[in-house]
Amino acid sequence: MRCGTPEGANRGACAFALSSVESEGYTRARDARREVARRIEDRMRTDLSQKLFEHAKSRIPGGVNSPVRAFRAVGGDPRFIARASGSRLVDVDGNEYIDLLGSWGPMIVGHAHPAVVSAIADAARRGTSYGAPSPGEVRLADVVVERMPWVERVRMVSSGTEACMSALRLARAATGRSLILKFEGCYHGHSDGLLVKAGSGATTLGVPDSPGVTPAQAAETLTALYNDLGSVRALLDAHRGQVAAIIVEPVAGNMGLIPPAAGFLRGLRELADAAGSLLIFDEVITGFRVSAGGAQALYGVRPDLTTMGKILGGGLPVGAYGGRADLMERVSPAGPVYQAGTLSGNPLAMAAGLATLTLLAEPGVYELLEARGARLASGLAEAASAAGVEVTVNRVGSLMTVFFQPGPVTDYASALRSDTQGFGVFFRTMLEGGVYLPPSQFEAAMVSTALTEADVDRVVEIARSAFDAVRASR
Ligand code: KE4
Repeated sequence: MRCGTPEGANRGACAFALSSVESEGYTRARDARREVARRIEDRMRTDLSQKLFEHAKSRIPGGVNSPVRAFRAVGGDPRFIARASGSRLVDVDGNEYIDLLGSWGPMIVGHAHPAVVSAIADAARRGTSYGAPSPGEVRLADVVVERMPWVERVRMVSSGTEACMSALRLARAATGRSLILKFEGCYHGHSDGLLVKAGSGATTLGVPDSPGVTPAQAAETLTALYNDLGSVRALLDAHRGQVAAIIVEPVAGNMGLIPPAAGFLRGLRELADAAGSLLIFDEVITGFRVSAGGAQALYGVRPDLTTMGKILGGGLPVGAYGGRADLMERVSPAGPVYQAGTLSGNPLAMAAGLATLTLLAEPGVYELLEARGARLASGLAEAASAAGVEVTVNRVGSLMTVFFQPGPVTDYASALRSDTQGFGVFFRTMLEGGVYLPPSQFEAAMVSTALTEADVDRVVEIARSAFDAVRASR
């Protein structure tokens, strides 16, 4: 959906409609906009967040435990969150926000869902970690194997980074090959070989190739262009017989939201098969989000291995990798490929994940996520158009990004053409208006089942002022 010049809109008809039926609804919307603008002028009190941030910087690098949280790409200082419930975050100064970050994905059923909280509390009363197998790990593994069409075995770890790192080690072991192929702008965690032209915070902060990654490590990572099968074929031809695996975000979320072009994923399957390479779907974001069975179910393309995380832990630290049994049986202690973790399969994390996936099995959940996502995306597009700000809204289900550019946005290079300054103005105005977005143009906003239609409409109202602020800033 492209905005700025309302496609198909007939300006004469719109003018007629508005003048003849200036409805009470229009007056209400105008008053709401004025109230939001006043609130934004009033600006929130952020004294305690400021104090915490200043002190945090004396203890923690940059004052945060993950870089993109520091707001460096959007300006201003981070808000320290005191509590969250449903679709709301509340910061230490008492400011409330409608949450469209969802903790970068895990909080798909909203914050502090009673079923999740009680599952964690029950587990905690039985102890917090055993360092020995427990029933919850098996139950969660059962659910993953049932839901994800091409996951026959799964190993739990504690982060998406660990999952991707381990899946690549397994792919290299299984193929006897050294090279991996990733895509510019895709992010698969911060293990050395994957911090090459990486997305997410690496792109946001301008370090897609991090210092500390040695040339030797980087040399084993080939990078192709997302949605460009020709770039993949060229690299596979140039490195015939050397590529262990292609790893891809089946829906890219870390250069902003970029859906796979028609035929792209199936093309990767065919190219991988022809090259004798494995195909790894990094479903850390998309798993259990874009459908009950993730992107592999949504698009019907078979990966050999799948990495997961975020939703799988229901807000507690969980990652996982899984896939073909013949591959996974190579993982220690079943096979020789070593991988281990003190808190892998942690009972509390398993309980939180199980409770979350149980809620996602309820009838109508994915239809609701689709409806809320569609309402939000169209509302934001209309608000941008009304303000005369050209944006491109990319969406897959409950994942979306408003790119500040005319678009189309189909790969890393086109994503980088976005007006990140404009996004910064938008982000800060939305934050002051009470909406918490991902603090980067190169991330995806996430809708949860806790987000009501009224929440969505409120976000759109605040966005009208935010887009006005963007236009005024230019
Ligand atoms: P973690 O190690 O952060 O659990 O997962 C790494 C990872 C792997 N694969 C994909 C597709 C991912 O999106 C991620 C992590 N996502 C980022 C945000 N897009 C996490 C937020 C952050 O880095 O603070």
